[in-house]
Amino acid sequence: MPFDLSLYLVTDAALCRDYGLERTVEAAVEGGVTMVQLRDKHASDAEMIAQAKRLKTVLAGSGVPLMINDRLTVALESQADGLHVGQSDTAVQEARAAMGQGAIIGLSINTLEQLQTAPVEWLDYVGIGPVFATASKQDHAQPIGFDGLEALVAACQLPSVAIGGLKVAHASTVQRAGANGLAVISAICGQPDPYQAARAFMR
Ligand code: TZP
Ligand code: MG
Repeated sequence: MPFDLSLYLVTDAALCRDYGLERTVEAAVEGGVTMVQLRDKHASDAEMIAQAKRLKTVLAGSGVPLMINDRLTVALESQADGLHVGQSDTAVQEARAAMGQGAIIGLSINTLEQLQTAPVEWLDYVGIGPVFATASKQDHAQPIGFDGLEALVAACQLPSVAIGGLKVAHASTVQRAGANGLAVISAICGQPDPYQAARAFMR
């Protein structure tokens, strides 16, 4: 499936609780979000599969892919468009073999070594970060800052999306660093108006 990393929404169930996860995704996509990743560190596989199926309905016809964080079983069962894995999750090659050629597979990158050892032949994109420290991910790796982002993007052969503490004010700097887009949780999830929050990035 073709994909566009420009504005990549990663969901958080707790932050989306008031507005609603599906409503958040729907509004954010109307506002310009180009990619959605279902991320939930607490839900069971069964709960996450059910949530993924609901999000697929929300996204139907939008052209916006639905990615699943970490859990290959959930991605397969829900027939999601792709899987995003971290360094200690399912191996990229295993994910590719299970999901097939048409799936979108992404990998999180924090260091040059991780980038240099990434199995690029099985990957579609990398997520680079965290750019800044963030409360949205527990035990996140050392923040790399914009200098780190720029260095990793320069060394990267794949499309890349920056993540970690990013807000609207950072969009032009991320673009200048050469990344294809920004991935955000709290800049959209939990915002009073996710539609306007997404639109602000697109402007
Ligand atoms: N991976 C690296 S930082 C992060 C993830 C999932 C959280 C990003 O959330 P926020 O609220 O956009 O800083
Ligand atoms: Mg992970």
